[in-house]
Amino acid sequence: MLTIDIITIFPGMFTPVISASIIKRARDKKKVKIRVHDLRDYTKDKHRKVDDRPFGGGPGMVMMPQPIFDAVKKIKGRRRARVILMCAGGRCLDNRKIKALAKRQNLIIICGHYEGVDERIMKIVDERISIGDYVLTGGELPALVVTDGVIRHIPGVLGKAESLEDESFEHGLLEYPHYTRPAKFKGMPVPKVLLSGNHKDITAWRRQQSLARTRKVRPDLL
Ligand code: 21W
Repeated sequence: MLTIDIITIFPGMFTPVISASIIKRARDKKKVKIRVHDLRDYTKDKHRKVDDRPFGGGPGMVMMPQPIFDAVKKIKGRRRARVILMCAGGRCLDNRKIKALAKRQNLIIICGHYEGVDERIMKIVDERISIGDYVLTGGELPALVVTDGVIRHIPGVLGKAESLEDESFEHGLLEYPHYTRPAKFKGMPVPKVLLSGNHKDITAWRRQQSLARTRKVRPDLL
């Protein structure tokens, strides 16, 4: 079973997300074990301090190395684990990276916060990952994005209906448009071909729609 250990100063942010939907089902089916650790449990002072002012000056606070070192050491034990730092300055996440992570046995994800993390923790970090070029308040939501993305690639997690085969990033195109009942809604009909029952025509139409959409919205994918 894949184990994901998450180190954070906001453990409460994870509970609702990992207790819902496909993540919950994967946990119930024993496909993944997710443990959330409060970084403050690894502090050594009575105020449970995890951050301090930056050497060299500047705005904001920096996460201290000691609680993170101790947390990773304790959580890792004698296992082998991939240690990931969620960090705005990391390599950008994509489907390929998610699939590679899903093949591992143990992931330890550190959620950065404040202005950043003391650079010396890179000694125990294997890779830094960002989820895109926009600024968030911390690494918690990005850690959930990685967790969600990885879990759906574990064999047996998705049902046939949710299968990965047909998915947009698998063939490098955006998805074709979807329709369900009713066949006419507020005067808007469903494209005739989808009601034709001709699966060859339907496949061709979907492919053409995928291509047209990709050319318009994400030409970089072509
Ligand atoms: C964002 C911390 C920006 C520090 C000079 C002075 C983790 C994230 C994060 C955060 C900065 C991810 C600056 C996409 C994200 C994360 C918090 C740098 C600017 N420069 N993926 N101040 N986006 N964000 N501060 O924000 O920790 S993964």
